[in-house]
Amino acid sequence: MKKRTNLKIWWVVSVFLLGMTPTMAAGTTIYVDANDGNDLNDGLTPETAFATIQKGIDTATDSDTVLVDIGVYTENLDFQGKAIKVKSTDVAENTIINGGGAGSCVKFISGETADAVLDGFTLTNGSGTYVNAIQRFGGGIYCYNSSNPTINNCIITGNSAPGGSGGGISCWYASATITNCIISENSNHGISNAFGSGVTVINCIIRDNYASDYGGGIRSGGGSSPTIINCTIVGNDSYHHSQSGIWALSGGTVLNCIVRDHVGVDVYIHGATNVAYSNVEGGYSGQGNIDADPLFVDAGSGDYHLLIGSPCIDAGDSNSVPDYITTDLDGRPRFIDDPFTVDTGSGSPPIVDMGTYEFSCGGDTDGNGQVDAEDFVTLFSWWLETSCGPQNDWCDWADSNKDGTVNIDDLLDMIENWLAGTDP
Ligand SMILES: [Ca+2]
Ligand SMILES: [Ca+2]
Ligand SMILES: [Ca+2]
Ligand SMILES: [Ca+2]
Repeated sequence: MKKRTNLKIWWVVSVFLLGMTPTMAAGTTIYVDANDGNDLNDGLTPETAFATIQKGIDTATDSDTVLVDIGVYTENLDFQGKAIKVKSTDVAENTIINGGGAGSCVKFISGETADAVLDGFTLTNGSGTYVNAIQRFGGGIYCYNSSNPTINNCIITGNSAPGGSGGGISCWYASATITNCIISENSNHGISNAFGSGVTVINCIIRDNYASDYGGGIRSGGGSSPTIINCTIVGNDSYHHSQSGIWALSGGTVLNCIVRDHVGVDVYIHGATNVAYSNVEGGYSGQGNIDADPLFVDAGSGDYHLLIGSPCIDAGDSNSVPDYITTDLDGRPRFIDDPFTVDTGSGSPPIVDMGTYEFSCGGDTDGNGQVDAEDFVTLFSWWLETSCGPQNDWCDWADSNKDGTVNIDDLLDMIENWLAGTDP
């Protein structure tokens, strides 16, 4: 009799729980909208979006996508070990996670795999996670406990790790793969890692970060060996005013990078070192390395595109770029040959450039290395458009001088390069 009562109770409880739990297939999209959402919604349609990203993560299960509309999210997120994608619907500039000075903007501390993906956000005003009574790690992003997340297309700026490490990103007993990100003006390192296999950093700008010891740009402590490919690492500083670009204790790999404009030594790596096809101020031993003005368009205003004649054009090693990297930080083709530049890099043409941006001449809207009829068609399809910007790839690159408008200046630029013979 008692047994039968228990069974009845369990039957009632099970039916109740089934009714409470929303049935969601794997790979569900969960919507978040700071402006029109509400955490009391179900999150299953754009019209019934949640208001906070954390509510989306809480609700998600492995292989789901949390799709985040434009807005400012004052939150401190925890991925909770889930293999989910948290992705913005727009560019990073318009989808902001503000840590509110109340902790790390985003934490991966539960053994997350590379299938935990953060894509397309600005992370700012994070203040890190306390790892003991006084030290905070990971102002923008804190990775710990063997986690190894994927960070794509983010701007990580103005975060801090007081007394600790990794103002922008800290991977401690953890790693991360960081691609197409801008990591700037964070304090106590742009990226810091230790006791993990080492961060992989590709197509990133790492500029104007500060450290109270060494390695304002990237600091790699004991046990971690970072792999840094096609990055532009400039203008970082450290308390010691030296070894401010990259500082690595347990070896490191630096390929196709530009590391310059630091006071004192730019790169210090102890242990197994592979620095190649990179432009390092002060020079560095290794195949294909150079020490020359990279001819940035306007470093003073943070524009690290390459000018005509840059020694970084066609000077990288194409074989060093992982297969899944097909575009540069602008989203344009990663491999473009500049016909006017003798190839000094390695691999079969087109040869990749050093740094985050691939050079192509003005007017080559599709980045195929030529100004031809298709580029004119693209330009005229945007003719007199005044809304060009990062959100529409500068009007599909028809706005070659990036002043927001497609007009006669862009057309003249295109004609000049067309007449110059880039269309063979
Ligand atoms: Ca090239
Ligand atoms: Ca060339
Ligand atoms: Ca073209
Ligand atoms: Ca223009």
